[in-house]
Amino acid sequence: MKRILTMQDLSCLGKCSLTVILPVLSTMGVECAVLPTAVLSTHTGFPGPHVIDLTQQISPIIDHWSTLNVAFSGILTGYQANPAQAAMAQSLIDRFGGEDCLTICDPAMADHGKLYSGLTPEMVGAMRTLCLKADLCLPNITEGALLAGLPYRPTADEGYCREVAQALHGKGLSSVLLTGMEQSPGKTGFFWSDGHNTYAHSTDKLPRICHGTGDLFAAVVMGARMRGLDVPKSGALAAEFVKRCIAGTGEDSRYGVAFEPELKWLANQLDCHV
Ligand code: PXL
Repeated sequence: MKRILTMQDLSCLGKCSLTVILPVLSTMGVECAVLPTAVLSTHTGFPGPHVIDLTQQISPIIDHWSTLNVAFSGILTGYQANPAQAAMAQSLIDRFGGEDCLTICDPAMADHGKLYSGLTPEMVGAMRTLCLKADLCLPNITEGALLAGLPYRPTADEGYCREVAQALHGKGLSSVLLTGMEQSPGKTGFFWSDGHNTYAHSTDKLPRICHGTGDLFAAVVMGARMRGLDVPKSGALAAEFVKRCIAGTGEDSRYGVAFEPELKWLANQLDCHV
């Protein structure tokens, strides 16, 4: 069984980040070690979360692991509470990344044209530097525009996604999968480019916006890559899974996406026995 490491927060209420990634990766037959960056009473979509910032604990944890001769087949970074944590994620990749380790960076910092509550504009540069270290980055279209330094467009057709991806390659990012593409009205999908090959995926858009879908998408992509799928197939699996989960989510989407009923479907796609 492959073992990966993920570095992101633990939001106690409102499914996202670690509370989504761990069950998804277990279902996909991938072991997941965690480096928690902060504990929040809720994710930042709820007003006034209590935040226990673990920035000072990250280096001692990495230092301890460094004495243990441990190795990871993948590293997935997600939400970082501040630019210092994004810098520490780089150190983590320097220490445990490498040829046999697939590094995926989800620059989870913004959506719908603006940064998440509590994050400062310095986060953009810090995330860009972190993304330079990744084999694959998974920005949504807001994050892609911020990282590329391009104006955000609420409707991102394939041409715009191509433009954003090119600008990101120009900034040194190697492989970029942009989520939230709207190839035509009523559709949603993603655009992937590694600078040589591109792939566009489109499916019917459900008229719902749910919290934590990016984290779900990233978890499935990492799991699928660990199970041997290529990037387009991993993205397509993630897109289908997220769509099924959104379809089954109730009215109050602050609690996150109802992914639990769909885990069995996900396992079946991979022929896992859970
Ligand atoms: O889903 C991304 C995410 C992760 N972690 C925290 C968040 C968010 C999005 O708002 O607030 C703490």
